[in-house]
Amino acid sequence: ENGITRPKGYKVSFHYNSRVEDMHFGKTHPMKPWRLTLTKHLVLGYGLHYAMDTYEAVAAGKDQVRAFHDPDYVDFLAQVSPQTFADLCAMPRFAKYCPPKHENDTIDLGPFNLSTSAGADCPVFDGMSTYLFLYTGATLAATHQLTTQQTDIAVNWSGGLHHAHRGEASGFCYINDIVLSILDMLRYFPRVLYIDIDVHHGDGVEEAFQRQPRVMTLSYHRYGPYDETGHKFFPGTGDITDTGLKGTVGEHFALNVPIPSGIDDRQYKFLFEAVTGRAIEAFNPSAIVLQCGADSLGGDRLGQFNINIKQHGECVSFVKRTRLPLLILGGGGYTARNVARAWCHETALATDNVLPDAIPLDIVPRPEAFQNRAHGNGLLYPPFQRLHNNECKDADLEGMVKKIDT
Ligand code: V1S
Ligand code: CA
Ligand code: ZN
Repeated sequence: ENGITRPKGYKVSFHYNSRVEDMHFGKTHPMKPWRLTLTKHLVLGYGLHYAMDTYEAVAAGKDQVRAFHDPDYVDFLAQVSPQTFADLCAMPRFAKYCPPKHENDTIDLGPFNLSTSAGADCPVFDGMSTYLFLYTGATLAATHQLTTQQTDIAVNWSGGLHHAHRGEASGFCYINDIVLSILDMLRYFPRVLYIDIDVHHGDGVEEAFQRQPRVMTLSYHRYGPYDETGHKFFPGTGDITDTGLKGTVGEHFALNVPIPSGIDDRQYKFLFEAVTGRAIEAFNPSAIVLQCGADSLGGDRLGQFNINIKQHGECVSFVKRTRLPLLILGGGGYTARNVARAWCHETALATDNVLPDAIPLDIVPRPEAFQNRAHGNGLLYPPFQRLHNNECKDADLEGMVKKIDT
């Protein structure tokens, strides 16, 4: 009676685990796993669970994580907590990974780019091991549903942590669940296309597959010098000239779309559809992984784009129209109420449902999050609290599409 129906002719599976949502990276840290609680409240409030098969995730095993990551790093992640960190660092097996200390460091870095200092990108926090192996488990379960043809679209909003390297954490990412998923997919699908609409460059995934012509990686991201001090927008890679490892069979199987700040809906739609369309045509993928980082939305605490939820969702619809097996993952997203709005809207798009714009405030447990005079209580149009100056020139974007096409 809420009007939610199961999609016709295909299946969607939804993977989650409530224990992931309760984790805290630290008081000042922008990554807030409770944005997943808000997302779940909207998904359930609108009744979208009636349209999908829902699965509570179980933790990934260490052996599964070793399929990509360094064995020492995996053992460290499996044992680390704020209580065990110092003792682990002192063990000879791990001490060799600790960087030398500098006098005026504000952040004490341990091995693998991990730290217990406040303000660190990859802090060691309570329950961290549980958190890491659970979001990875959810992505691997979603992948399994796809590779065994039990579903057509699988969704895990807790995954999509694209910066993690083989033996090192980076940019709030510890285990690269995306790489692990694609490695599994390669056992069943001849070619996998990875698309990344997070505002940051998907460097960890690109690097992992830089010699692999069966995986094409395509990232849209903010790029370029970004402040007076000349600091680059994180992670500082992903130039248009970066198309994979030169001189290997992987060359030309990485695509990067570097974007100046302030890009609007119309310009993003143009870029996304032109480049993604060409990539699909040229690469002819057998399956697609879409990382839907919501930090590319206007008003994000870290992002610098001006895209609305509607356009962010149109990227999902565009990819879905290929009707290829599709894994939908989360990623960044630092203005929690907008992250929840976007990912709920995209869950509806995945299941072919159209939601009424008025959020069912009487059903969501935390209505105050969506009930703000300044932001409104609509699903799709929370006005941005700060717009970025649009530095994108149409002619430059057109030039970029032409350059990428060659
Ligand atoms: N931008 C940004 C930003 N903000 C922080 C941060 C702020 C407060 C804290 F308590 C802790 C960290 N770190 C960064 C970036 C990392 C962005 C990661 C994005 C992740 C994703 O959305 O793509 C996927 C989930 N880090 C930096 O800019 C690096 C530093 C250069 C500055 C911060 N210090 C701590 C390390 C060096
Ligand atoms: Ca990206
Ligand atoms: Zn990001």
